[in-house]
Amino acid sequence: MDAIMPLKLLMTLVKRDTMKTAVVGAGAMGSLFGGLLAASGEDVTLVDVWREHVEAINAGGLRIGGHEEYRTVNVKATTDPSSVGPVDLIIVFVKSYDTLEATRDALPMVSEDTVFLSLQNGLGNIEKISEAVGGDRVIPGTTAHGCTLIGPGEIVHAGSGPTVIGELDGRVTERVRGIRDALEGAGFETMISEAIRGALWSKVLVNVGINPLTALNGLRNGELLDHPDIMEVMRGAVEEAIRVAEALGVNMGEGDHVEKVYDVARATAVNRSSMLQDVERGRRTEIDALNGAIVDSARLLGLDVPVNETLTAAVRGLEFERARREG
Ligand code: KPL
Repeated sequence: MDAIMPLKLLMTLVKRDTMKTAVVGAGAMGSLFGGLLAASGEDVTLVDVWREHVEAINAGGLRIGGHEEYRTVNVKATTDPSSVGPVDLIIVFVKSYDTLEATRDALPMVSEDTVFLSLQNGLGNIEKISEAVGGDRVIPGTTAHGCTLIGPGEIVHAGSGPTVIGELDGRVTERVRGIRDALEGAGFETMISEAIRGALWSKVLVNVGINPLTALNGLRNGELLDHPDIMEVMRGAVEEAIRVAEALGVNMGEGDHVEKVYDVARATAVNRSSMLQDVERGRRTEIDALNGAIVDSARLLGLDVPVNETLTAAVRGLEFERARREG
């Protein structure tokens, strides 16, 4: 064996027990996480309502593009959560408006120790999962990867970034370390945060700045930065969201949060944001859990957030018109 053992091989050799995992919501991001976890040796099943996608994955594997060449990963997929049996970990990746129902549908996979990890966009997911299964089972997280669903069984990994997970009470527990190790083993750079609420809000700032403007203008993330006027609107939306977070007592840490949003747009430059993908496919967007949630919180706090109000109204209008045209 070579003197310098590749890191991945080393991690496989020293590996702990595999974690039986279900990914609920196998869109672009769910497929990416589930696919790479399966490729690293974890026992993973993707669970999704989209039958053609599930059938394509079971027939020919999951095709992942975006690197030098396409790779095909073998991962199990099903539309029926009750066929999976009890699992250790359920990674929730459904759209924010489906969280409560999807968590309830996942109950056949829940045993005494099953933990839910949410890597979804938006505010309110943790509360909904907790409502269905109890807060003790829930680990919040965020990820800055960018991924596009091309068609059944096929995704393009269009940008990488850190994944941050953590217990709500800030403790660094065995279960959170186990999940971090599994994600790292699959190639996802993963950090444990002792202030996960702040990390969730930092990700919300990213989505509040990037998603509606890519969806409204039909731009890839990086193309937003070609337009100084659009960058100013991003700044306005993000600064308003920062004021809401501060009024709620959320600690997002030091640094220039607007610059961080621009950095994510740069790091995921070729990605079509999840909101742009939703609009292009005529699907409902997550605007209510993002800019819409900023507007709702601001109202309760007596703050003015005109940029977020405008972006929310514009995306809702776009959604409505698309749905009307498609009958
Ligand atoms: O989270 C994303 C999304 O598209 O929803 C980013 C990080 C902006 C990547 O596109």
